[in-house]
Amino acid sequence: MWLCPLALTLILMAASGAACEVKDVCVGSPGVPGERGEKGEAGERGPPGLPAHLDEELQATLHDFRHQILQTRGALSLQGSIMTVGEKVFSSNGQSITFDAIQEACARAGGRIAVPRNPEENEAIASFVKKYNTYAYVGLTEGPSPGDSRYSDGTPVNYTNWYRGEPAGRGKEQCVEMYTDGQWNDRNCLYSRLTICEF
Ligand SMILES: [Ca+2]
Repeated sequence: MWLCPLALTLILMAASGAACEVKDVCVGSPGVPGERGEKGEAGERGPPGLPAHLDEELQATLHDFRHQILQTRGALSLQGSIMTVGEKVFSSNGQSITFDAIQEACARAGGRIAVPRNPEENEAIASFVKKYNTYAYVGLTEGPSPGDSRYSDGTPVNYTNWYRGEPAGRGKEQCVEMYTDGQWNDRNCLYSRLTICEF
């Protein structure tokens, strides 16, 4: 009668995949991996590096970057693709679209719609208007009161170049277009006007 329980045990061991010999401790399949332990403490701070101006490798890389940027800027300027004024770079793709679409196109390109903040910038933007012989919207919109233009951050405009008699929209022309002579007119935002961005 004792053979029956032994046979049953052997069958169960074979079914569970256990490797087992008589009188030995049974060894089953490996268990599931345990949970990941806690993060160890941070190591000690390494020795200080060289100051940037003494790091020859860093300086060589920066020099290389500067050189490549100037090369690219020179080539684009030669073609009239970009105009540089101080820190700003202006450019146009020659496409005429609505004010909102210009804002989106400029944002997609990593910039924003061109805003003339002084006569030099106005002249640079006007050079694209002349080049494409198409009026452009600039990045100004009418503020809370008619004729009161604002920058996109809501601050009042501190440089203007209105055409005579403008702005005359009295609240019905909330965008600003630039004529080929660089002068401004307040205008409905839904016309197609030249895309000029600043970067
Ligand atoms: Ca007007």
